Amino acid sequence: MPAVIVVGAQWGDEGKGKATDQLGSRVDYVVKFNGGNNAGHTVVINGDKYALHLLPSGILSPGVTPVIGNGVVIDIEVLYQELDALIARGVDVSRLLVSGSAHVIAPYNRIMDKVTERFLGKRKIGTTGRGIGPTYSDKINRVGIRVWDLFDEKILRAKVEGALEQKNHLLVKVYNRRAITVDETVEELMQYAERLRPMVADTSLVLNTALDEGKTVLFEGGQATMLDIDHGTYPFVTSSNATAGGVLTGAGIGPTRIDRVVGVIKAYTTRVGEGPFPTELFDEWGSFLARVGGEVGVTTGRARRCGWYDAVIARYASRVNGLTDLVMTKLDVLTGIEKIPVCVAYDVDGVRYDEMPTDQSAFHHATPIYEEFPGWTEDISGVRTFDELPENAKAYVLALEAMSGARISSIGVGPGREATIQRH
Ligand code: 2SA
Ligand code: GDP
Ligand code: MG
Repeated sequence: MPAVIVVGAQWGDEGKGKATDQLGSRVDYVVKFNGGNNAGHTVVINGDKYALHLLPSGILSPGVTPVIGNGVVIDIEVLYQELDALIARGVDVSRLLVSGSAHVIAPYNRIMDKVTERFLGKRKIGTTGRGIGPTYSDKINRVGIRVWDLFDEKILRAKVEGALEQKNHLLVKVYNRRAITVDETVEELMQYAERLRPMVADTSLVLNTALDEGKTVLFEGGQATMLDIDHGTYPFVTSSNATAGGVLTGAGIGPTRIDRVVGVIKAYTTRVGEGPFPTELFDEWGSFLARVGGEVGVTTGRARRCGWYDAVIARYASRVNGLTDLVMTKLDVLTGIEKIPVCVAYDVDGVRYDEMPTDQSAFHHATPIYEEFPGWTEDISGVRTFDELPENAKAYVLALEAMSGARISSIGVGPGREATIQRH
């Protein structure tokens, strides 16, 4: 499996960190290609918990070279904090490579994220407040700061001046805040430069050369399909391409090089932040999933909204990512539910939709059409083969596979690295 992509198939937090970590022992490079420290991935190794944000989860596997690609937005202070925390726990981080073309989250981008959300009021997106949207917005507006810029103060100063012009106008005139000075920004960014310099590389060249040499490269998606800027529930999305397509531009890899595309999907659904969510539960089953699944944001500590499995979303994710496999996580969380509803289609104002509506308002109005599956009561957290699962659990997985558009090649039955059933 020379080039493999791992992406979220729902609204994030499907367990991509664990899935990547598991594949990590068999790969040479793990690459982050989108997003930034809005991501939160939890990996549990021998009972020890690691929460990663900006660093690819593969960093925890010895011998793997972690790469931050050009499509990522980097908060350098957070990068250093994360590196130092891992070093303190004995993890070798010395191989990390960072693309010089990746954009930097400047301090004013974090401020803009927060003030914009406050300004939007009830129309807010529910962002993580990490400056992600404003940094991508600067990139598209061609006033962004890239990693390379930190190594030439004159260029950095000129770019910061350009970036601040409009923002200061907004901050002072619209948001009633103080103006941010070029000096304070340049000073803060320059202090990060020296430590960063040895990590900077032409990561597209490194990765393409590695693939030429037959090495294995894993691309780890941040956020998820339904949060993708193009294919997600716009405007309630993140500001990058979290789908498989994001790998091509976010890492500088051609489509012909990709061998497998793995979508990670929970056996139910969660979402953090605002926006439509057809199978969302507001009853005791929602609280059950949140409690048993431990559904709390890894980055912001926000409670995740919970709902039943949505096969329409699974089919959509299979299609827009070209999934070859699904990794299903958290099957163990459903243990003890007598009848498990699964959304097989939507009803939109009396019309049945078997596929994702393209029109935003239709999705906002979508109500789930459910099919119910009998549950199981046996503890499945120690199960390691598909055959050992209770009959009803097997039937649930096979039914989901039949309606989700890709084979389910592995099943998670607990947070630990070992708590997995491998099928293919
Ligand atoms: P942003 O900050 O601009 O990317 O926010 C835009 C939307 O994207 C959602 N988003 C996420 N959803 C789930 N998980 C994410 N990462 C953290 C985690 C979340 C946390 O792994 O737990 O801790 O809150 C993530 N990152 C961005 C966000 O909720 C907005 O809806
Ligand atoms: P990511 O953002 O997709 O990497 O996912 P997060 O780490 O934000 O959230 C997934 C949570 O589920 C983490 O707390 C994981 O430790 C946990 N997890 C992953 N797979 C399983 C599983 O199969 N069963 C259970 N119970 N927990 C899991
Ligand atoms: Mg997460």
